[in-house]
Amino acid sequence: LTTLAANAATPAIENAVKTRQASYKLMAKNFKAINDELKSGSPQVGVVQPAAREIARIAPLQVKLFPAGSGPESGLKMEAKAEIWTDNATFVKLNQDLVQKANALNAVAAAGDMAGLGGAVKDLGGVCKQCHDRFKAE
Ligand code: ASC
Repeated sequence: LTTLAANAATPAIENAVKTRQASYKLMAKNFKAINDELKSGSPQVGVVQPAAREIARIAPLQVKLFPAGSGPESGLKMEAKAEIWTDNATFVKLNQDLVQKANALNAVAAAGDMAGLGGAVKDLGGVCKQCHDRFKAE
């Protein structure tokens, strides 16, 4: 037997964590793009629409990015808390809320309703925060 660190994560687990972190980064990048448009005072529909579409695409995927064994017990560096797995029903419910608000934001953007954008962004950000407060170590 070769000497390995205790609890060395398998490549599959390392990959799961990397994939998930990239997904949340991509979500944040697109959410920031929309927030930057709002801050500009005249949100450009051509920037907002593709970002909102991307957020709506990513939202339902995220709940699947937490396979068993990919939590803090893997020894990998992460902000995901063990509660994601021990209180998974709450996590799944928050993901459903996220999907709903992401779809609502996408509908507002697709309609070119830049006046309605701020409200939809606030609703979505509220779900981001609820989930972070419970499940993200920051
Ligand atoms: C962002 C971002 C988040 C959320 C969150 C909303 O722009 O990167 O994680 O908004 O802060 O409360």
